[in-house]
Amino acid sequence: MTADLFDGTADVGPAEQAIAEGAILLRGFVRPFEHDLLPALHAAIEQSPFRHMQTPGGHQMSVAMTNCGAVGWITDRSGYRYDATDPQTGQAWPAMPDVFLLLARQAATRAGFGGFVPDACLINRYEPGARMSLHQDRDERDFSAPIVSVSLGLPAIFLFGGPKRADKPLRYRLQHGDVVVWGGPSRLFFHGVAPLADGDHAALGRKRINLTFRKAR
Ligand SMILES: O=C(O)CCC(=O)C(=O)O
Ligand SMILES: [Mn+2]
Repeated sequence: MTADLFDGTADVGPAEQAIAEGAILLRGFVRPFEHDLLPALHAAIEQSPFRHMQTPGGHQMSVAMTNCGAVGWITDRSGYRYDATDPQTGQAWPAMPDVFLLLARQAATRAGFGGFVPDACLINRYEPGARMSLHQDRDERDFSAPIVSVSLGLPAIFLFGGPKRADKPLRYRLQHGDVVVWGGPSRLFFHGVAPLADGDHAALGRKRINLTFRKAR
């Protein structure tokens, strides 16, 4: 028996797991950044609070969202797009904190995508029951840059499919501190999040927060 059977890490599997060509799950990658990351996250949320956006079809999303960076992803009755202004505050989105940039760049590099400089970070808040249906991230101008997705708080089941909506997704349990990077051949693969199970996370309480870094422009 090894020590990791007792320190809570025995059930998380390998630290790095390829999940498709160009896609990798980096377990616990956030740990060295966490001390600076959480205060920076809270400052951004204070400036541009979470809100439930409307889909173009008029449905309210179960996930609450905000952004930081030069541009932010928004959706309303007129469609999905990136905008430099937060429509709720009328101001620019909060600047991307240095620790966000550093984490995103290092994770992308680890996944084989050197030189990643995101200009947008979509911040998703899932409360119990919230979900994100299968979709592609395709509102960015340049698909040569990867997507870097950071999980914080309650664990979630991440669904990662293939190039077609009908491709049956594989399921990955993402925990606080895990990062998924997808790019290159899997940049446009369908993905989503199953309804969040209830729980109480030591650092974040009754929710999951996801940071999705993109090069939008
Ligand atoms: O919450 C997640 O893990 C995925 C979020 C996502 O796919 C998105 O914001 O486009
Ligand atoms: Mn997505």
